[in-house]
Amino acid sequence: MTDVPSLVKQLDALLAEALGEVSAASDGDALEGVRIRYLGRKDGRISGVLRQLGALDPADRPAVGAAANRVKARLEEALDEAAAALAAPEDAGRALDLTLPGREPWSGGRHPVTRVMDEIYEVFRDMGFSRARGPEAETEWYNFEALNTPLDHPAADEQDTLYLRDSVLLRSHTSPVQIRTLESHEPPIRILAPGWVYRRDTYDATHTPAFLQVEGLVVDEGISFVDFKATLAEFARRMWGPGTRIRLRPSFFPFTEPSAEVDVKRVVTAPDGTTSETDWLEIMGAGMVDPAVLDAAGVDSERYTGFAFGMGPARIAMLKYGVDDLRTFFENDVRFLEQFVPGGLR
Ligand code: 2NL
Repeated sequence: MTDVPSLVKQLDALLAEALGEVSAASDGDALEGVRIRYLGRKDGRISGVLRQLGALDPADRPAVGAAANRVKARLEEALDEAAAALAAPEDAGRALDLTLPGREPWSGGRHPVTRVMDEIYEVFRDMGFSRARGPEAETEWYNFEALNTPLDHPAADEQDTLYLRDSVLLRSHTSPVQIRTLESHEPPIRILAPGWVYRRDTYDATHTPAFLQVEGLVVDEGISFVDFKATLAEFARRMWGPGTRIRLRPSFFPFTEPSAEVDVKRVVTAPDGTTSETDWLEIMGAGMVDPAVLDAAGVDSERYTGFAFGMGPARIAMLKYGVDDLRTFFENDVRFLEQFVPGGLR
């Protein structure tokens, strides 16, 4: 009878010793030395135990053989792992992978209302207009009185103005910029006055207390209603395409006479190539400058005439992009805004 437990213990002790040498090995040669010392065919210590199998009681051979094979397999595994670890540095998994796609930085995009403002500027710049700017805090004179709007006029009240202090207010339109330009420049004048304006409106789908406005003013000798209508028709064609038509509806503003609301009808092309016309859409208010406004700004209304117009780029952006709630433009949710950037934000 062979002492099977003692042989198995001997094999386990050999394995523990061999594993210790594996962890101490600092290079491939040292590992190869361990392999030869324990698993070498001729003089390997584990092989030596296996060679003694033949001398065992046949009934005990399977148990000892199985233990020897388990120990051999475990040592081979440890040797392979150690060899792999020596070949690859510890942080191999985190190493730079040059085949990964790069991280694209976010690219900014212009706000949809800014895009519309820029298109309006561009069209009018090409038509010979320059840009004029002025203060957002204004006096009652520039915001109302010089614009033929006495302070007890319903328009001064209707607009529900935000006053900063007595007679100083946040401008309710950019017209004061035009009055200042008329005061300081001799006609001919062809200007665009863009900027923020303020009204005491309740914040809802079609009103914000602060909004952008673009006003335009043309003053010169002999400016007629024909110049007025032709200029706006040309603006509409450049803005919305050559097939665009405009329509003037009678209206009222204290600073223009006659006054009109301007509507456009656009030609749209469906994906299948067929074209159709849109409904009439209101894009601005306009009119011939009231002579009283020219006189108030020190411009001789016997010599000069002109026309003026005002529009809200956010309203035009709503029409252009099919947005039905103005507030979405001001809440600056990037998931909403990135829809308007060709190619997206990243
Ligand atoms: C609108 C209407 C308008 C004007 C603005 C103007 C300026 C001067 C003289 C005469 Cl200095 N008029 N501006 C004229 C007509 C309409 O705006 O609906 N804006 C959103």
